[in-house]
Amino acid sequence: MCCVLHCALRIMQQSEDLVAGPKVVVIGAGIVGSSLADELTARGWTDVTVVDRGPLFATGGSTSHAPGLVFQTNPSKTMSEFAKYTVAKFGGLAPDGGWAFNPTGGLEVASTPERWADLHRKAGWAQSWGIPGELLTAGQCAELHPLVDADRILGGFHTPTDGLVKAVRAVQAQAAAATARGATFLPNTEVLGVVDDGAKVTGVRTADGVLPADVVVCCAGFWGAQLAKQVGLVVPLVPMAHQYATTGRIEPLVGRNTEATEAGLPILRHQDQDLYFREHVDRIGIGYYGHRPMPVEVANLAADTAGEEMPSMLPFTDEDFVPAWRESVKLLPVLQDSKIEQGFNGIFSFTPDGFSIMGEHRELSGFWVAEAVWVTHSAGVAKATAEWIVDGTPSTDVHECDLYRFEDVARTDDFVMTTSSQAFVEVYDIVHPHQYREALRGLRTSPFYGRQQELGAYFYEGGGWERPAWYEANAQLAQRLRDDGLAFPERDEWSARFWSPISIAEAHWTREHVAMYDMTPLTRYEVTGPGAAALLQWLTTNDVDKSVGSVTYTLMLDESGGIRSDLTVARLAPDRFQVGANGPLDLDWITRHLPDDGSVTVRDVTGATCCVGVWGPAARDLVAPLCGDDLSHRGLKYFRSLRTHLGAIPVTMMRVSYVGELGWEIYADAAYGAALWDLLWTAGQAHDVIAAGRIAFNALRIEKAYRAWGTDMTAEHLPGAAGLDFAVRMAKGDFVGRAALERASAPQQTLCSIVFHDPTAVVLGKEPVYLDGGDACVGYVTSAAYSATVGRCLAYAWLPAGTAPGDVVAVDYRGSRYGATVHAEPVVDPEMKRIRR
Ligand code: FAD
Ligand code: THG
Repeated sequence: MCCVLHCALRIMQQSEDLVAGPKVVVIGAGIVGSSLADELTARGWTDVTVVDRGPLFATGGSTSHAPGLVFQTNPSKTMSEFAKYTVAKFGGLAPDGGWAFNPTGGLEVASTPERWADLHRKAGWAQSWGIPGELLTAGQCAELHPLVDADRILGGFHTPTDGLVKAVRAVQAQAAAATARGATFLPNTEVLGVVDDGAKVTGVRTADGVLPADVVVCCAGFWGAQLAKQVGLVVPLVPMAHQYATTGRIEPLVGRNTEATEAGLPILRHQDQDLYFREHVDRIGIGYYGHRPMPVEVANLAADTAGEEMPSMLPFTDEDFVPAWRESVKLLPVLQDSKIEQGFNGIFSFTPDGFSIMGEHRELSGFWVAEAVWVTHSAGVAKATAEWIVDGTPSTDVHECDLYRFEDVARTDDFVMTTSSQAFVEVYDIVHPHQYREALRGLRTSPFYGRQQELGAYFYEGGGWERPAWYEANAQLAQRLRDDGLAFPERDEWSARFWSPISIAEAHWTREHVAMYDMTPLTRYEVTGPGAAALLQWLTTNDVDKSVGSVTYTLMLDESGGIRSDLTVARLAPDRFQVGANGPLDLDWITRHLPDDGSVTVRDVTGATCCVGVWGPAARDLVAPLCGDDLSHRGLKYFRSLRTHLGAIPVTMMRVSYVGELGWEIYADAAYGAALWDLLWTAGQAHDVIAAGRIAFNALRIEKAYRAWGTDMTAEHLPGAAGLDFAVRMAKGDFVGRAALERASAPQQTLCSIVFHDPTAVVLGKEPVYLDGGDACVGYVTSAAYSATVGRCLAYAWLPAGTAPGDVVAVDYRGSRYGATVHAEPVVDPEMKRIRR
């Protein structure tokens, strides 16, 4: 009887465990950790313990003193979605003691023409990402926020759904919900280390012993990098101090707000002076980003903050705030009768690219991070993290925040410190989409670099690489073509930045003659071993198990069928493939899927090799005489590769062309690079070869309907919606994402090519799109370029399913509307005559 009871109890216990899900420990009870506990328990994973070394719930972390302004609109769709979710979720919380979210609305004012123009761009993002908002005159701004001196500003952007988060209250409410479902919150419990069995986490170590866990999520805020380092993980964030101060009582505010409401005026940003403002009942809180970057050494922090209220608060440095006060008084003249009464230098995280850091440790399964998250994005990040942990795939595309998005060079202390400091400086700056880092340049150069410099390359930076955008050496060519009647439409000042009309000449010349493109920075992996073919068949959508010499365009999907990447897979030998990829996330994904038996090895060969694309109608005339093998259309077919020689140089040639022209990607060991370039360049003189840059390259691929992963499509999109069903072979057998495709319903949106009507119209990406005169935004632009072939700007846009060629749309570019027509794809050379010959 006793035994039976015991057994029954055990079964009950087991089934309870099953219902409760794996044992989770969350490190940190700030806004991120508590939100995550709520999201996990809401998904049925109720065995959640949140530990914090501080008291609950004002733990002493960044959340404890966050003024909680939420401006949702962000250039990133993902970050805007995270913020929208935070607003929706916190707006629905009903914590003890009052509101968790106060929808004051948000107002950003412009005091310079540049900012005013940029607010138009921002209004466009809001439209694109579905955030209500409108541009207001200076007078309307002052009506909305009567403390603002209308004479100081040119106008503003108002978003009625922005507002204030009462951060600790939001923590408390989410913790209460999580606790009601079974979660536990442990105060005054510092995690001293992570315990593992060599492959996966088994718990965390505290002064009281080990807390066992199957899953550990590090939500330790700016302390998170230190903790992660203990398990060999680089979390590239820098703790930075940022000034926040509160004034004395402001007479005109007295009686406007109560202690309960705290604020009624919109939260306010004056980005031209790096300032933001909110009300605290009858006082004004002022945040300032204009001071020098103040990185914080975590090792000294305990000593530095000993006399302060919290371990994330440093003493206020008055001298840094002087310009902030001066400019605040100018914008809000009522402040002149007041002064700063309180202030502190609060600490929170900055990252090299301004995005959060999310994901699971690749070598230590079960160890996750959710770091460098603003209150603004906290609930959205927590939801995506919970989905990722529980379901395997987040429902929002998170590639911009992925822990493994960084190239090796971007994970060094020097890089992280320099770029994160720059991110602090630029936090309120007007940042052009084609503006590139100036510090730490020249880290990765292709073997053609010297030649490119001689040709006057204008370099930009990507993945640490120096990449030519265009070549000044082609200026004369551009002039000649202009004289011959080729159109070079004038650009507005904004779109002309980091751009040159020379790129039009380079694109035109590629279609008419021949050009050399440096493809070295194209990420490539060598996948080898007896299991290589099977692994690539499993990971990608197309049939790649073809003959040696085959090259296949294929997709990698996640389990939900979303596009994780698009690749070219070249079979160089039965057990050796070269994969042309999009960046570090591809290596991460492939590595995570390597079979345990050691039958496959993957290696990044990008830096050890180089690649030059030789493309254009004269490409064969240029290259064939250098090669002993037959490079005719039959000899080396489209999408085939060949190991051969050009002159004395061993090369691998692939008949692939992202620009959509006859020609090859020519690969060699990096050591041969300079000689390879010289050989082609010298032979090319008889064919009027030019070197062409990335702007021309981008324009040509858009003409050809070739998508760029990360911009045109992401994990949010299924292949069909992105027009890529041709790369999916359902019949080949099972592969990652196949089951999801089988049950997928028809997509709501589809990627379309559009052609602008006005030859001078230019867009740069992320602009909202309206259908035929309508006022409702129906989609957004992804990438765009001026097409020398068509004489118009072309763009991709996500538009409602059913949008068809011939449909007319309008695109808002910084406040001006431009008409465009949906075009059948590809816009240029649909018969593939240029490539297959
Ligand atoms: P935290 O709140 O710091 O939580 C991390 C927790 O982990 C802490 O409670 C800490 O005690 C605990 N912890 C750390 N290490 C351990 C360990 N080893 N063991 C156990 N526990 C540990 N964001 C906005 O969106 N809007 C704003 O207006 C805004 N204003 C800001 C103003 C200032 C002055 C500052 C400094 C920040 C501001 N932020 C704002 C940013 C925002 O405050 C933070 O990004 C956010 O609070 C971070 O939340 P978190 O949960 O990740 O970190
Ligand atoms: N070259 C190589 N690998 C790459 C790229 C590249 N990998 C990443 C990225 N670029 C992949 N993107 C593309 C997109 C389109 C094509 C090639 C790479 C392409 N598409 C043909 C088309 O759509 O008509 C494919 C036709 C087919 O499948 O036969 O060429 O630039 N090495």
